[in-house]
Amino acid sequence: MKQDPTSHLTLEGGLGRRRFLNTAAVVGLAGVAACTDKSGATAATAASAASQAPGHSAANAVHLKPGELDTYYGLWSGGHTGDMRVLGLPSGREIHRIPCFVPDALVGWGVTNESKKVMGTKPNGDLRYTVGDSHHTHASYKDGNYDGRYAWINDKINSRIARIRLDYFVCDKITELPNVQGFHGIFPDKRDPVDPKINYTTRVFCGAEFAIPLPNTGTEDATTYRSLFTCVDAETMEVRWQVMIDGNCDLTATSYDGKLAATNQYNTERGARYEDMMSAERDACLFFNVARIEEAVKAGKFKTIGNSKVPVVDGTLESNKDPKTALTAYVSVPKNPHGVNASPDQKYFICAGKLSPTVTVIELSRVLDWFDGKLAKLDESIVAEVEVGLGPLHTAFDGRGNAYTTLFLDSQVVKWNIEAAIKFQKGDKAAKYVVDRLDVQYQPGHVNASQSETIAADGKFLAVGCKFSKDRFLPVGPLHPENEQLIDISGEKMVLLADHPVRGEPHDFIIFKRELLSPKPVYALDDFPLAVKDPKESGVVRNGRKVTVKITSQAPAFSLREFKVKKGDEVTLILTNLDKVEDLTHGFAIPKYNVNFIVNPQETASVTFIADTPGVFWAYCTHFCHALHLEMRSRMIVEA
Ligand code: CUK
Ligand code: CUA
Ligand code: CA
Repeated sequence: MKQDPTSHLTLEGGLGRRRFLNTAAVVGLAGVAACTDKSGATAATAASAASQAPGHSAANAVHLKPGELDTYYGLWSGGHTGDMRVLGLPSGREIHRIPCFVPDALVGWGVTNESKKVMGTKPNGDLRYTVGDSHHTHASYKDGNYDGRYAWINDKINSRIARIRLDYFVCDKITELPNVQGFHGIFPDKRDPVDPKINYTTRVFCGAEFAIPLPNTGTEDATTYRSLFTCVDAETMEVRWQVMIDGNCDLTATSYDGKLAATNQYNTERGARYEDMMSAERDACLFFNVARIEEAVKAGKFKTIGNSKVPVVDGTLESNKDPKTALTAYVSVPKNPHGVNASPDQKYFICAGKLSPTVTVIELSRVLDWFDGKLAKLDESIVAEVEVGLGPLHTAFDGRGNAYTTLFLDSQVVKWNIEAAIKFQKGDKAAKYVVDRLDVQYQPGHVNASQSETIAADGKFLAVGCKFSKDRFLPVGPLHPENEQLIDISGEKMVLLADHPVRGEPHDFIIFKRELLSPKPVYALDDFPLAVKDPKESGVVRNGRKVTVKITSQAPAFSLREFKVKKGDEVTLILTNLDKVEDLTHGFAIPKYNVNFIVNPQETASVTFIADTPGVFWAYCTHFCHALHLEMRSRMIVEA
């Protein structure tokens, strides 16, 4: 069979890598089921045929004309850069980075007092953490679609959840979750499970991947370690409650009716070493009955752990055997699953097999039936468990009944039909549930389609986050970018449209129509309590050794051309940008004082530092704003 010359399968390096990963994984991960799939070459020819096939419209062209705007927003987690990336799609252009967990030198995140307050500080005023690891991002819902209020993002390292305001594209709150480590999956609820009037997100669910001793005494006995599932209030960002469980959490999903939240579990063995974590043939997808948990909290059926006042309810297997009162339901799925995703028809959760070449389809109404005592065996909520290929991780949807699952080991995306898979499971062996396969470059993790996890899934674009880019871009030394690939899914066959290098290392992302957001072009002066609203208010106010310096900026000048402080003063400098013009941002940098931050139009920001070095310091505007930008300065004189 002739291979597509663009396929990596024909490249020696690509083949080597593929073999290496496949063999290493299969040898290392003993017990992985053999996959009968032989689609490598056929997928390559299918893809090349599809690219010439009619029906793939120019509407999905990725090359926008200069000045043309993208039609979709993409919110990408930044991985261990600790930020969120904003991409325009289909062009794949990176438009913005929103710093969250980690300082950012462009905007002065972690430099200004306002950002430090969001990030959290130690008693001495230093940042509590300067590293982060953001994997999962999801946005707030109303009526099953994004409502443009918020997005949330996780920090796996320090178990923090950050909220992004989608009107200004800034992080406004960060909460550290108590008594957990490895906070990984995150998902907002889509409506309230009880009150039908609340048809929007009010809770965010957080899965903790690593079990720890509770309280964390440092004991070596891993059999006592526990993991908690956490609910955070979407508005206040306070932790509402936690559930103690057996096993661990990984990814998180929620049902459209608000009744269920779920997490896939790969360590039901509660092992401390990876060999132990893969000793069982099956693990679980764990469901949380949200309304019952909240009732239990209300009724005082909880305990607290250590210094935390957060109610912790008992969701362990042993305590939740009676379906009529159970808070949790453990649905058995094959070995070390990864990813759990809710289908846009609102009916199913899909768990990918990771160490099993299968996907498991769980029907939500049956899980609810079990909670109501109407389903004898919880396992009967599984309506399909079918082979799709090696190393299935995450799944996206097109709104036409098809699912798209990444196959890490096969370096493919497999398109499969959910109802056909269910038919196949029921015994109709003629039901062809695998619709298409596409080679991707290389080793994909996350995948998502435009509007995929909403009731408005539109089946146009699929993006896939390839963990290895290898030979796809100009070499830049040992560290390679990731390869975010864009795929046209509007037709029967998937068509690869573009490669996009991105700085390491995004995981999950969402893609949605640009009409769903209406970001504000300038800030509102009154939103900042410290705002210096008139240049006449500028000046130096002394209160003992504490000095407040108030400045405004209006291109091309700062209101104070110079200001004097004394050596040893604690200086708080407040800067308001009085320019109202869109895109007119100023910066403020003080040499040798480790200060640089920006103020956008009508924004106020402040910094506090000790004036410990006497001298003249030319504070200058770092953000190009005007023909006289280079002249835009203020002279700080620190008197000895
Ligand atoms: S995990 Cu990265 S590929 Cu953190 Cu969503 Cu699956
Ligand atoms: Cu103000 Cu540059
Ligand atoms: Ca396991």
